[in-house]
Amino acid sequence: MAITIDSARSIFPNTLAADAVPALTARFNQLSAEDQLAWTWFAFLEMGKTITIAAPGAASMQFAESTLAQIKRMPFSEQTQVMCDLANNADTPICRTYSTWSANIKLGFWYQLGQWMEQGIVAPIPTGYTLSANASAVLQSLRGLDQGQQITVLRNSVVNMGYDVNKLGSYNRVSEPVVAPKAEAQRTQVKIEGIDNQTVTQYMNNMNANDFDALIQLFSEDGALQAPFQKPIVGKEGVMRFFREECQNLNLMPERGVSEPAEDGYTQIKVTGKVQTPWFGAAVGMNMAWRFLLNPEGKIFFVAIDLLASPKELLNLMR
Ligand code: 45D
Repeated sequence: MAITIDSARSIFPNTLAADAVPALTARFNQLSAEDQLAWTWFAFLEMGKTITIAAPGAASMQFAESTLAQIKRMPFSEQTQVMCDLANNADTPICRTYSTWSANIKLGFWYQLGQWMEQGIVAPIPTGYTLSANASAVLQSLRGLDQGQQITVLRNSVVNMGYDVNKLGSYNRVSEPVVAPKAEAQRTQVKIEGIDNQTVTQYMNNMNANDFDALIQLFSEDGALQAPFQKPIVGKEGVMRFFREECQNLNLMPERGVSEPAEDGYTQIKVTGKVQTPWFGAAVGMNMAWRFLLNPEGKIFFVAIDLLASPKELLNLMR
C-alpha cells in the first residue's frame, strides 16, 4: 500500500495524546459568553498563583493597539459588550478585525485587556459573579490537567473567539514580523538519546534558531505538518506560513527517540521531550512527541506534533 499523508498520520499509534484538552475546549465552547469570560478570568487568576506569563515581549502589540485604544475609550457597558461579542463569535467590526490576527496577537490583546481589567480601566468581571454549575464543573476539570494542558485550553479559548474566519471571504492575515534567525554563535544543538538523524536534529535546531528558511528545506515538496489537535497542513508553502506566524521563539527540548525503517524505503522516527512557549518560558514545559516520517531522500514527508496525555508518555517509544 502506497504511503499517503493519511496513512502517515497513524504512525506510532500507541502515542497517547492529551484528549482531555479538546474535550475540555468543547465543553468551554458550550458555555454562555458571560460564563466564558468569567471562567477564563478565574482560570487565569488561579493559574497565576503558580505560573506567570513571561510577557510582555511575547507578542508585539502594534497590530492590536488601535483596537485596544478604541476599547479603552468605551464606557464599561460597551467594553463588556465587546468582550461578550468576541466570546459569542458575533459579526461586529472588532470581531472581524480580531479574527484576522494570528494566535499570538490575540493572546497579547487579551493579556492587555486582562491587565486593564485588574487595574479597573476595563470593565472587570462583576464581583460576586457566580459561575453556572456547568462552568464550575469545567473549571474543576481544568484543575486536574497538567500545566502544559491548562495553557493549551486557555490558548484555545482565545483563538476560537471573534468572527468565524471562514465567513470573512478574502482578507489579510495579520501576524507579527518575522524575527531574524539567531546568529550562528548563539545557536544551541539538541542531543536526542537514541537518535542519530540529521534531518531530525536539524529540524529541532533550526526551529530553536527561528531559521525557517533552513527548516523548510528539510521538508519534501508535498510534505505535511500536523500541529496538536489540528489537521495536517500540506505542502511547503502552507507549512512555511505556519512557521512564520506561529513558531517564533519556541524552545524545543527533545529528550529521546526511536528510529525504524518503514515501507518503501521511508523511515519513521518518534521523539519525545519538552517544549516551552515564549509566553511562559521555563515555567511550563509541555510534554510533547514528534512523529516523523522521512522519505527515502531523508526529507520530511510528514511530522505530527502531539501534546502528551501524561509525563509517563515521554518514555513510551513503542511502535
Ligand atoms: O475572556 O515542532 C481574561 C508547533 C478574561 C510547530 C482573558 C510546535 C476574559 C512544530 C483573563 C482577560 C507550533 C506545532 C480572556 C512544535 C477572557 C513543532 C485572557 C508546538 C480570554 C513543537 C486570557 C508548539 C489570556 C506548542 C491572556 C505546543 C490567556 C506551543 C493567555 C504551545 C493564554 C503554546 C496564553 C501554548 C496561552 C501557549 C498566553 C500552549 C499560551 C499558550
